[in-house]
Amino acid sequence: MTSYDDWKKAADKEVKGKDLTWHTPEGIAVKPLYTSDDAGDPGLPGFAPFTRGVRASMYAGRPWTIRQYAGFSTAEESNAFYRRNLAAGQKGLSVAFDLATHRGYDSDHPRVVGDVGKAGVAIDSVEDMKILFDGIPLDQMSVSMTMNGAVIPILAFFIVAGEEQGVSQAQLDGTIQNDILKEFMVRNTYIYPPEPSMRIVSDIIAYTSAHMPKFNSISISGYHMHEAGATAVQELAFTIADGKEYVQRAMASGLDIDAFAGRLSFFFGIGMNFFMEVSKLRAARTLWHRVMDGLGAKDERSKMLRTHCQTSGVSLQEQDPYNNVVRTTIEAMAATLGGTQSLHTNALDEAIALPTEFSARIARNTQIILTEETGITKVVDPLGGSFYVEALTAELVDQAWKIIGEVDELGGMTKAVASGMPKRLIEEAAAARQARVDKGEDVIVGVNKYRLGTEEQLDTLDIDNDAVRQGQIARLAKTRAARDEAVCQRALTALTEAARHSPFESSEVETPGSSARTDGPLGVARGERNFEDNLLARAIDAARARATLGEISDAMETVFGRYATTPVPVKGIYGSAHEFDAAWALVVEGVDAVGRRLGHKPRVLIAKMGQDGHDRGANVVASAFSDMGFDAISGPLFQTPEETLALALEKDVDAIGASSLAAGHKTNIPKLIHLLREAGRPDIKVFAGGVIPPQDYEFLRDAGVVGIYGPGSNIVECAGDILRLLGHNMPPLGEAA
Ligand code: MLC
Ligand code: 5AD
Repeated sequence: MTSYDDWKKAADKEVKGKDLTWHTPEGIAVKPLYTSDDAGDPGLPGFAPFTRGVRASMYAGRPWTIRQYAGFSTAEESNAFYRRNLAAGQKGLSVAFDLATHRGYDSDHPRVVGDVGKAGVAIDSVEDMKILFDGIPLDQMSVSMTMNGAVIPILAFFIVAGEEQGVSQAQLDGTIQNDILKEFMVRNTYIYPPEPSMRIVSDIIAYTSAHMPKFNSISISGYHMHEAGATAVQELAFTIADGKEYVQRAMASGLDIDAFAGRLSFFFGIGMNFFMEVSKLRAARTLWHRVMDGLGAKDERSKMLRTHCQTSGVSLQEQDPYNNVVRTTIEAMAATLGGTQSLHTNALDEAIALPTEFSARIARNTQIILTEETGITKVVDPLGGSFYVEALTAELVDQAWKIIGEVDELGGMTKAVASGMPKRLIEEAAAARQARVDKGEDVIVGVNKYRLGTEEQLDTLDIDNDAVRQGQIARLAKTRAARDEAVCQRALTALTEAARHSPFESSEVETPGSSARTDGPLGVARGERNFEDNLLARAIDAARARATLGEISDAMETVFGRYATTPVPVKGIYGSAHEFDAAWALVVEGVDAVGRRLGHKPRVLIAKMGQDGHDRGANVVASAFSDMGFDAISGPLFQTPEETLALALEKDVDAIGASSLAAGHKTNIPKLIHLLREAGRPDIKVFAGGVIPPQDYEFLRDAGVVGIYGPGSNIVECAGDILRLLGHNMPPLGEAA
């Protein structure tokens, strides 16, 4: 019989002794061949530790839920879009809110002029929520809502919208994201500081576990870490550690673990490393089972990791965009072969705009084709027993477990997040990835290899943000005029009072199991009396009384305060990857020359305006610029153009790079240029980067933007352009936009 050694000899001969080991970004050494010696026995699907799936019959019994994340402009338009999608084969709903809503501002707030209705749907009160689900029976449709910052008013609006449809809380089926820890790490749509934010999470778990047995109280999300550049190991470790922290917090507030843990759900991103992503989901289930066992869960359902997945947005490109359909298909296959419960497939125009009717159809059909044409639903965990997949699963479990241990040593995820450890590791991974792409080591077809000479332009969705805002302002005025003001104000005052009474203060004196919160049949508080200070309970009253999202958020902000932070870019990672690179050397020399002429290092402000908290791009650019020798200043998140101007003047910068990923670019960037001119500083060059449709380039250039860098831009080339704009005689390094 042929042995492994025979194979090794034959392979070595074919490749003349070259080492075929692949060192992945996770630090995993992937061998060119796996055999039965590498693979352990993963057990059976539907049984602990659920490596092969949480259900015995998996998709053979019921396929995953096709759940497309969507929302834009008004509740009316989003509702019509949902209804069309459901008629065309989508199975569950998933609501994307605009950034004003995420950050707890009503549409008439002056800070959100460029954000209303842009990246999702604008929701200001129960009235909007009722329109959003008009004709969609909430006792039959499961609804996911991606909300973390303004999670209290949004969930309250949903509950009251259901109530006014005649649907009880017990009948509501769905998921609220409610995962604040990852907001502080990567997604940035927090409102309050970490401690009160964690209390909000616990209050929601307490409320839903008592009153909404079919509702998933949280969607513990690795997706956004993935998108921020995390490796599979980091995504796994920090997500599972987040989950562990939420469980411990809920237990500390007096809840019995088995009363709520069965309704915790998860959410992962799925990228292009096919087998890694399949194994990641299998590893996640294995890890969660281990963690929950350790925390004392008895019910098997408490230890099951049920998850939603979304294909990766950052893997999709502006260049040659039809390639994105292929990428998404591969990622969707990885998610389903990994055993996801629910899936969103991204649209091919991801890198430039929100999906159109056309691109949303192709994205949805990708899943329908997988379910209905391929036969992959017929067999449970068809990759189970693959030597490679089993070995990779085990390796991911081991590596993630190590990081989870390090988080434990720091005192859990809240403390780890406060220490900046996870964010730093993820940003280092992101900078390393960007350097590999810019150097062509990681190939992206149509971007850094096989690039087209001329690109065909896609038709993209354009939202008239001003019209949406005016409509919302009018409806807000109507809602406020029609309500009983005294009742509304009383409800808001009661909410503020509840915010003042921290349940954690009382849980320190009450031992879990003896407090008033644990008198229900499942060890969970039952009945309104025990929910006196529950923030969600109080917000439901306020929502019934037609308090708005901004008012409900403010009622808590009075006590909790609003959290603010300035990004600190990592140093050295991007630069060290370019050590022996000729273009890099030219740029570094150029920065030095410009610096000598200016009498200071060239100063560039990387600015984030509006409520868009997507900061991976801005952080990577700031890191790279700083490594090149620029004085790269990262501005705080969520700035108004006026605040960005003030910082630019204070720091006396030479250029401003405005990063925009949530469609606010047509409002905020021209405003900034206008303000610079008014302030007598038209010499400060403004360039723009991020998700900007080519259709808007001319508009921005006319407004005075000197360079536009979409996804797939090379940062070294971008720096070359800026040096030229600052008067340096720099040879062209490539063709940026
Ligand atoms: C499933 N069921 C079966 C079965 N498979 N029954 C018998 N045999 C089988 N083989 C049952 C389940 O037990 C369940 O019932 C019911 O069918 C529904 O199945 P599910 O598997 O639980 O799916 P679903 O309802 O879709 O729930 C999936 C979930 C949930 C648990 C992951 O949390 C969810 O839908 N999450 C979506 C999150 C989301 O869309 N997020 C978008 C983020 S976008 P029962 O009674 O047991 O429940 C984002 C981007 C950004 O964040 O940054 O803005
Ligand atoms: N509609 C559809 N998809 C959206 N995404 C974000 N907002 C929307 C929306 N309003 C998707 C994109 C993005 C990811 C975070 O979610 O794919 O990359």
